[in-house]
Amino acid sequence: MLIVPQQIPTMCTPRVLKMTPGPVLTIRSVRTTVVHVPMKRALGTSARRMDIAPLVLIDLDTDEGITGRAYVFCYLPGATAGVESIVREAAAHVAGDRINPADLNAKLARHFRLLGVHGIVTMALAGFDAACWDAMAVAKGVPLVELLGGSVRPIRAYNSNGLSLMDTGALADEAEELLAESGFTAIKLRLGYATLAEDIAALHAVRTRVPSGTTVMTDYNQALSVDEALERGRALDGEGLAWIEEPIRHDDYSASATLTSQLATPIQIGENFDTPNAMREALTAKACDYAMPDLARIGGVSGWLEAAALAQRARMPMSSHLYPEFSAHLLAVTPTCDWLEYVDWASPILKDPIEIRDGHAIIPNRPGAGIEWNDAAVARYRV
Ligand code: SMN
Ligand code: MG
Repeated sequence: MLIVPQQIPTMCTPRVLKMTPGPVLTIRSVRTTVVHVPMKRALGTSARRMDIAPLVLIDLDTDEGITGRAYVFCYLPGATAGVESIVREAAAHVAGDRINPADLNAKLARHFRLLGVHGIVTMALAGFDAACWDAMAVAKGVPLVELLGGSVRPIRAYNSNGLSLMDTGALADEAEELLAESGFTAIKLRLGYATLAEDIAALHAVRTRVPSGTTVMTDYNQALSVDEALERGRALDGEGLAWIEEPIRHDDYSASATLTSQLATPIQIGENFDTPNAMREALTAKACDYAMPDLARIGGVSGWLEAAALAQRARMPMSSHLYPEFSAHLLAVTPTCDWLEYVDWASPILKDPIEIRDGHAIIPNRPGAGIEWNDAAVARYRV
């Protein structure tokens, strides 16, 4: 599908990313906590079913008494130990350094070069980077979005909880419930059933139950071969979907470019862009119509800002993946801002979970990204 300029949403006005300096902060140490937070609605994708969110919580302490906070969603419970240990190693390596994300990332990239900065190493360093940015905004007494040169405003969001692979009656019930929560007008349906007929049946079950103007995204989680994706994509082309996400292997940019050019429905990828380098390759290959980086895989706040510049240059609508608390601030300074993916997985362990009002994420008007732990809940879910 060809993107024409008018398709770039206008609700987020392009702005020049302009950082203002804040007080000097010196890294002292990091505290990490692993929690398994039960999901209100299980997430059953074509790849795997999950009913807990395995999170590593990061508290970055500075000599000046400011603490920066972030968390990393680890997909598998077994991955938390690796992320935790890389975060600790990173903090020990830069203890005593001034918080300046560009310098810290360069020093850490050198330190981890031989191991390789990919996968959970990228995710852990991204969590550390996000905590550094949070600390800087907290120290300056402004919401993260303001530190980044933007301002607090509502960001349109879709409800990405639930709608797992399941029977059609339960899907339709859940779609109704998800739209009723907080005035959402958009939802994401997981696809990748054994047959195309079942994919269509799931979509129709949802469509017939929800209001006619409802925006429906779909996500295959890499379930299909290229031929299957062409066949199913053509069958879905008349269905008015907002996008088809990750129909095939996430890193086959050449095949993804074929799908992008042959299908009328926009192709969305990006949750698996491992650093902005991967996104640059995907955009060069014209592998997608839309991009949706993930805070942790793209390299934290620093990585996101690079990704936003790439999307701006390509005039490509950019959405977020998970991490609604940080993503709301970041999308507000993303020139081609499109949709925020809302999941409530971290909400139980946050003192003030991000609010959704009239289908929009409300950026909290308080210093930092707005992350403070609910200590009682953290103690309950601590592993
Ligand atoms: C997803 C998110 C998190 C874990 C597994 C799958 C999904 C999405 O691809 O985009 O929400
Ligand atoms: Mg996805």
